[in-house]
Amino acid sequence: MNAKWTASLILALEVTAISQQAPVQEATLVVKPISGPALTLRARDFARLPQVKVSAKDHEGKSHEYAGVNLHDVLTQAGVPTGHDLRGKEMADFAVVEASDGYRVVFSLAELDPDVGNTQVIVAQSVDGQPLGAKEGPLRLVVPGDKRPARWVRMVTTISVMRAP
Ligand SMILES: Nc1nc2c(c(=O)[nH]1)N[C@H]1C(S)=C(S)[C@@H](COP(=O)(O)O)O[C@H]1N2
Ligand SMILES: [Mo]
Repeated sequence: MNAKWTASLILALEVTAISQQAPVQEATLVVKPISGPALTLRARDFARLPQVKVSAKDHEGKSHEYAGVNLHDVLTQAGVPTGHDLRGKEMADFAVVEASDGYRVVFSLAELDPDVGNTQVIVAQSVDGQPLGAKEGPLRLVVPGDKRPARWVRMVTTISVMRAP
């Protein structure tokens, strides 16, 4: 094997290693309302929503700046009732946030509503200015007010809105 060929082989291997480190995966989120068609949100849809930044402590107590959009704004895009429309039967509605590993977490619409529980939940796309890595991204929930980050769902894929039976 000549030196030139070896050099290009090493370069090819390095390029492969780099692309495995930082997979370019577009952030896609499917939101399924109680009735009606599912909504698929992609990067350009997230870009149109109000952008939020929060500082929150991770599992190890280290502070990070997460950037993304409010979960409530995502749900409003999908037509869930909010404000004065969130009353009566809708008070039993909840959102199931599901990840690619099957992990699921529930939030009631009332706890997320700015006029009711006003719990801040962010659908984050980046941490400390960097896109989220494969183990937590491309989308992750951040719930700064929670004592334990058990609802900080990593690798979020789908949100299904349902009504308690
Ligand atoms: N997809 C997914 N998200 C998840 C979990 C999980 O098992 N799968 N575990 C949760 C729990 S119990 C905790 S404490 C935090 C841990 O976050 P970390 O792995 O970034 O430290 O992630 C939460 N998000
Ligand atoms: Mo946990």
